[in-house]
Amino acid sequence: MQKIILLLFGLILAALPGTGWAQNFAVRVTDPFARAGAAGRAAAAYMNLQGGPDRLTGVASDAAGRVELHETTMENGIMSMRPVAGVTVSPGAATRLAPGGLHIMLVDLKRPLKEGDMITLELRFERAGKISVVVPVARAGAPTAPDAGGHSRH
Ligand SMILES: [Cu+2]
Repeated sequence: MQKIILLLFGLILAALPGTGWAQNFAVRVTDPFARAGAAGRAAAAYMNLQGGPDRLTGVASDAAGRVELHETTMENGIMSMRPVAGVTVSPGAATRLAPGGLHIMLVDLKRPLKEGDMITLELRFERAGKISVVVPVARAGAPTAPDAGGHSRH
């Protein structure tokens, strides 16, 4: 009887995810937040991505007409944003989506995003697949950042 239990235990261990190569491709999302915004306008969402190696290639949300990956750049003293095709996640260092840099752009908000609201983002990774993240909404412009207000000019 004991042998059978041990055998079963071994089989369960072997079948557990995380014990094989798949573990290397896991991505962990921490500290997500979005900024408040008016319906029809745009708002940014931020978070940290850890793990990989992997690549975030797209984001979907029912809160916005469309969702883009953006990078804030400074050219000749003028802050602007441009879409990027993907965001690389490398083991060892967290990839920060933060004010003034990479961010997720929620374009054409379907309803107003108010402080305290929760929205769901579906992140699409090349290897990890789809990861759903519940993102709390912070006040507009929080935290104080160089690109505060820049999104309203989208
Ligand atoms: Cu943007």
